Amino acid sequence: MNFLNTLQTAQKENKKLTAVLVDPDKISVADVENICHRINNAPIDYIFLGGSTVCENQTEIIAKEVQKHTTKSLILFPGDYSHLTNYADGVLFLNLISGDNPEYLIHQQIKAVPFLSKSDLEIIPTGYILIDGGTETSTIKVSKTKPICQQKKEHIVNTAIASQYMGQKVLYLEAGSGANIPVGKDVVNAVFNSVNIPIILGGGIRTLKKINEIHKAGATLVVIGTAFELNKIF
Ligand code: 1GP
Repeated sequence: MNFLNTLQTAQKENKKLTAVLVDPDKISVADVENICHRINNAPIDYIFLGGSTVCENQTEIIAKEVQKHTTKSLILFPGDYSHLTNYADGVLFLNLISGDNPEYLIHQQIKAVPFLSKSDLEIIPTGYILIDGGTETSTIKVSKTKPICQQKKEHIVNTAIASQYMGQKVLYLEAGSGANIPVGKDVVNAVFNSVNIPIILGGGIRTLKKINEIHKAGATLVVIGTAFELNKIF
């Protein structure tokens, strides 16, 4: 089953999923075998690969190596259209709807078409919502957009609903990598009660307890990056 079908089925059946985010810029090829070994032995369903800033070709180099060491699905989480590679199963086709930078609302998506139209990657239309996690993350710097404040719950919910009306198949609530404050369970729950598409959530999640809390609040898939990198989890 492809990524989107798996997420939709999990949402319907109230099954919960987990992904590890691997940033190709923070690791070398020599690290991949060990990282995959940890992932293969942990309750992790997906590997996300990407970062806001990645050197040219580094995503492809790491993706190729990851595919040698695991059978888990690899989903690209690109910070830029130039990070795309065919050495993966799918790509989150991100639309940064919390911000007003046309580069991430439409221009990047158009630039990705020449590659994606010739690719077999599963394309996952994703409404990407940046929510303030108390840290100036690289996503904020690179995208030059402001995250939505967690207190503006109604605005977050309306952004999520608008995303669904626009046809996005998945929502990604993002506090940013290394966030001090993850997206709160009340925010997740408010979004969950307002949309019927699956919710992915990432940024600042560091413990199994927190993963569990966010799953219970309504997220179908929780993403862990920094805590995994630092060997704090799994
Ligand atoms: C994935 O950006 C996150 O959405 C990853 O965040 O590195 O804080 O886990 P962390």
